[in-house]
Amino acid sequence: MAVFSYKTMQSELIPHLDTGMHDQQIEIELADTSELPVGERNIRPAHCVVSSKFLQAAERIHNFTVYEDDVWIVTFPKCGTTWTQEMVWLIDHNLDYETARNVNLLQRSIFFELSWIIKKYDGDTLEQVEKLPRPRHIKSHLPLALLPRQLWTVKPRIVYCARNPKDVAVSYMHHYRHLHAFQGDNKVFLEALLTNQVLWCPQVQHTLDFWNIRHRDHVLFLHFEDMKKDLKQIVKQVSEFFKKSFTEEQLNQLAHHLSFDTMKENPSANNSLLVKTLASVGNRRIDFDFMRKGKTGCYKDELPSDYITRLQEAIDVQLKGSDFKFRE
Ligand code: PPS
Repeated sequence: MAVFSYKTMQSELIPHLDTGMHDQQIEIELADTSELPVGERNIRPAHCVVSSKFLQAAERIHNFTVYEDDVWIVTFPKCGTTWTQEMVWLIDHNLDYETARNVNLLQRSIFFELSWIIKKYDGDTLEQVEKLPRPRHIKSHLPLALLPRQLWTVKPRIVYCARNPKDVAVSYMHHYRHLHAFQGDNKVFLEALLTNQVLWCPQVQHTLDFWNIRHRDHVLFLHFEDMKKDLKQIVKQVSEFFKKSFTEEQLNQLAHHLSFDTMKENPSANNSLLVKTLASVGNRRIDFDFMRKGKTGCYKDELPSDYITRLQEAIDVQLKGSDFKFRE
């Protein structure tokens, strides 16, 4: 554990967050950050809230073998990961809709650290990634400092997607209640999120670490809100990043395939299989549509106004000195 330092999290909120889906929560950080990419600003890389089970895999992840043709989709939870995964997989596989239909996104694009967060997960997601045919597509919510160090020497493509923390708060709140079996009051969850006590927190630093290295050739930085505003334009931008050239008709078809209404009805990409898997892991019934609303600005209807103010203040403090802005 020499390369990491960690502490067990303790607060009055922590027992409420313990739903049995994960082990005791810890905050972990990389101790020696000298191998991390130097970005525009010399900032302290984000730590991460994980389940203590993660300690068994942290070093293996740090030393994980990376290939040049890997594709890493990295996000904070609920920022449009699944959306980005489906877009990127199709672009990198020359719009192979047939395989995309027949093989579930969960198997095409593996959730890297999942088995080391979820207590009763039967299997090893790192091994699943090792067994993927190349080019491997890998989803992770880990912050920059906890990802494999070879990412910065081998330099595979990394696609990062950011989303406004106020909408993330709404989306994550529903996710935690349904998929993590959280039974507490919404206020408890929101307070825990605001004070960075929920899995994979903190979000703002997570995003700033990738914003800081966005100019690197192998890194592409996207915003959920831009995808909502002009999906075709983002599809074009991602295609260029993958050095692919598609006709207008192909771009239109892909934008249609990725639209919320189409993806919601697509069992191969709407994460209904993830919901089923978590239901079976937790041995309970889950009645939840992962493709919930897919909108921007949900926070205006779903978050208490005093919470919006406090969250905005917290975001502003953390963004001080940076030219990064979350989109609305
Ligand atoms: S996870 O669990 O972290 O992987 O979740 P993630 O995929 O990052 O985020 C889920 C939210 O993304 C929305 N989503 C979409 N919005 C618009 N269009 C498309 N195609 C799309 N696909 C997924 C999904 O509805 C979740 O947001 P909310 O606000 O909860 O609806």
